[in-house]
Formats: sequence, structure tokens, C-alpha cells
Amino acid sequence: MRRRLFLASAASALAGCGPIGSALNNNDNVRRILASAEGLNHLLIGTRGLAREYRENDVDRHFRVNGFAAPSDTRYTDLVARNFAPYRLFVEGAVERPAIFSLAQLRRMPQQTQITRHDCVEGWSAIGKWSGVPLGGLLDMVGLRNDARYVVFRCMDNDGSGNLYYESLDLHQASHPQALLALRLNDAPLDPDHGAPVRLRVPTQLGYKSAKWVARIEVVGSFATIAGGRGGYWEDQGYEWYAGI
Ligand SMILES: Nc1nc2c(c(=O)[nH]1)N[C@H]1C(S)=C(S)[C@@H](COP(=O)(O)O)O[C@H]1N2
Ligand SMILES: [Mo]
Repeated sequence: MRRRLFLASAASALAGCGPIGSALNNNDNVRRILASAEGLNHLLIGTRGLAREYRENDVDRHFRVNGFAAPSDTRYTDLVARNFAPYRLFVEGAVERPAIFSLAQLRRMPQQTQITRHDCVEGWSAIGKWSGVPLGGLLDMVGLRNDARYVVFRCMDNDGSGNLYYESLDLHQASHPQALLALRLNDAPLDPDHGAPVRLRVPTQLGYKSAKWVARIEVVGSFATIAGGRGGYWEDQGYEWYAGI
């Protein structure tokens, strides 16, 4: 956190730096990135760094449950009762070939396993063994259109006032080699409390990015018109969109 704060102030100093500003003036993307401390954090820390992977012995026996309760509506309880056979993951938006996947289809795709640490912004961590479909591979399957910029994850749970949980990653983060659509935790299918049947697992970012109960993946050019417009449920309440650790 201290490092992030330090970088944030370095970014404010940079923002006032004339020569850099003018050299990059013609590049909208770079200018936009430099304009925000968040963006500079992103640039300096880099997003290709791999999260540490642990050994089987390091796995925490109990993986804490956090956030909203598992959905309690009949659509979800029916899915649970039927072992998620009727579950479908919709992948749509700015993609060449929108697709709908059953859980069986997702299980037949090439799987990745990672033993990584989940870090919640509230100050607890847990090491888990996660398996599932690499997100980048899935996005390759559907093909991104030229206007694709962000991948939005729409979840099945809500905060009790009807606001659905959602999250987003940019394309760079979404194709990170450890960004996973997790189907399993600790050698068992995900249980409802941990986001069954499909959740996002992003070990390079804080826990709130790892959306549980994912029903729909929507590729967009901008998330400005979605819910509060800040790219995620918690971001709409003031959390940073870029949650790299
Ligand atoms: N759909 C959904 N995803 C979510 C949340 C949530 O409330 N709803 N909470 C987030 C937060 S803050 C954390 S720390 C992790 C908790 O995951 P766990 O319950 O498997 O430990 O899920 C994240 N993903
Ligand atoms: Mo969290």
C-alpha cells in the first residue's frame, strides 16, 4: 500500500512535467494513462509480473468466504439442485463469435491449475489451489473485435438493493497468463459459497476483482454506461479500478 501511495505522488509530480507532456501529447492513450496516478501505478509495476505460485503443502485448509452471500433466488438454487447442468456462460459484446458454454464444455477445455494467494483488501489472505479455463484462451476462442477494450464479468448475486455484482479487466489483464475462469478450488468443484460454478481468479489483483458466480462475460469498448460507470461494484463505491498487488 505504501508503495502504491508513493507511486501515486510520483504520478502527480510527473503530470506537471512539461517535456514529457509535450512529447506524448499526440498519443491519446499514453496521455490518458499518465493523467491518472492509477494508470502510472499500472505502468510502473507492470501487469506481466507473475503472482507467486505455492506448493501443495502451503494450501490453506480453510478458504475463508467473503463478500455477498451466495444468490438465494430460485434460478440459482435450482442450478445448485441440478448440479449446474442448466448453467450457461454467455460470452458476448465486442467479440467476433459470441458463444454460450455449458459447464461440461468449459470442463473439456484445456485447464490450468495454480496455487496462489488471494489477498482481500480487508486484510486477510488465503492460499488456494485453483483450476479452470485460462481467460485469455477463452477470449481467443471467441475472437476480440477491434473495438474491444474491457472484459466485464456479470455476476448472479446482488447487494440486497438489486445492484448486481460486476467487475472488469482491461484486455491486457484479461490475457494475463494467470487470469483464470476457475471451476475448482482445492481439488473439488467450486462450492456455492466460493462462487460456483464459475468464478474469476486474478491472483495479481486484490480479491474484489475475482468475481464469483459469473453468468455473463461482456466485452466492451467502455464501461462508462454500466451501473455506476467505474468498472465494478466496489469501484462504484470508491475502490480503485486498478487493484494490482
Ligand atoms: N460476485 C461476487 N464476487 C465477489 C465478491 C462478491 O461479494 N460477489 N466479493 C469479492 C471479495 S471482496 C473477495 S475478498 C472475494 C472472496 O472470495 P471467497 O469468498 O472465495 O473468499 O470474492 C470477491 N468476488
Ligand atoms: Mo475482499
